[in-house]
Amino acid sequence: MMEATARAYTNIALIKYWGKRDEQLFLPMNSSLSITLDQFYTTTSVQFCTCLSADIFILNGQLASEQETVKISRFMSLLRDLSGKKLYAVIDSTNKVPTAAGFASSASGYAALAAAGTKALGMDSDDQTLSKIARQGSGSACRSIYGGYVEWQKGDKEDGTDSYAHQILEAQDWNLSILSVLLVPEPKEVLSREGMKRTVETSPFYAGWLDTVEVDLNTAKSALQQRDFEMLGNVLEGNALKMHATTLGANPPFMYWTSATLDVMQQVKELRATGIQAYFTIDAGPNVKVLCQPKDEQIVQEKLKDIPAVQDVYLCHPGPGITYLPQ
Ligand code: 2P0
Repeated sequence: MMEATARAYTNIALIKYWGKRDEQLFLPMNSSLSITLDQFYTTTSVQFCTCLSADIFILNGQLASEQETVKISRFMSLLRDLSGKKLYAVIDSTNKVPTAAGFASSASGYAALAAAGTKALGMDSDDQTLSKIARQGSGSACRSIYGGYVEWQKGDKEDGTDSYAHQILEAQDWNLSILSVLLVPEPKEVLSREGMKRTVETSPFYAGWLDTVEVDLNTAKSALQQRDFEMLGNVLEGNALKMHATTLGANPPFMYWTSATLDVMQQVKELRATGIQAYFTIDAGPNVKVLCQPKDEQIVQEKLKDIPAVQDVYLCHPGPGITYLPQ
């Protein structure tokens, strides 16, 4: 049978991927750094069959929309090209994330699909190859192939062969706490793909981003090697703020924060003023992730839950890379 099932976990960027130099190949303008999380993941089964004349995509137990199926099928065609096998598949994908939380992730989705799809086709790909394949579904997916602390090196080549992720530290090398703060859901204004494109093309602040992101990355990597949490926290928070600053200079301008986002940022600063080391990061949406050390995770979680605009707070730790499940 040409079938396989794989699981991939979401990741949170400490140094952000923000901007593409090639939209077709998903080549980034800058390198990035992330932690793979242990709580949120996607499990995907892929079953190829000569009986099919098109891909069928089932998402969370329901037939996906045509728009979602077209996106997935485009990625499946990459696998067909790479394997030389012109076969269609049933793709059955389930996200394990809090219901309607806006935490569903293209990173875990495309990482799991790359792993299950290549295995079902008998391609026997190593992690580096998988990372390059997953990248072409969604950039951040190339990091979710690996567990723990992961760098996506942007590469320099035009064909993308040197743009892939690798592990910097294993999950057990440094246990940190990542609190995923769920705010009252509001529709997303600008999708990240559109947001980064608009920023690269129009924001005068984007040059400042590019000027400093590599220094931030090197600082974060030193902090990881030294297990220096304060150094890591300062650079990750500053890097997130800089990413969001570029959106304010775009034309038309946009911002991902809501007043609830600011409430969480304020609480994190207040915690720091009381001597508890906690730092925030924010992706292309209003939700906030707060990093702290395990000894402080309980008090930080309680303080965050006390904020009126906060619906829930999920505690995560560094998690594993791709895993394959029995059929
Ligand atoms: C990141 N983000 O490094 C950054 C920070 C959002 C902000 O990766 O267009 O879904 O599919 O490559 O990977 C979200 O962007 O974008 C993202 P595509 P992706 O995590």
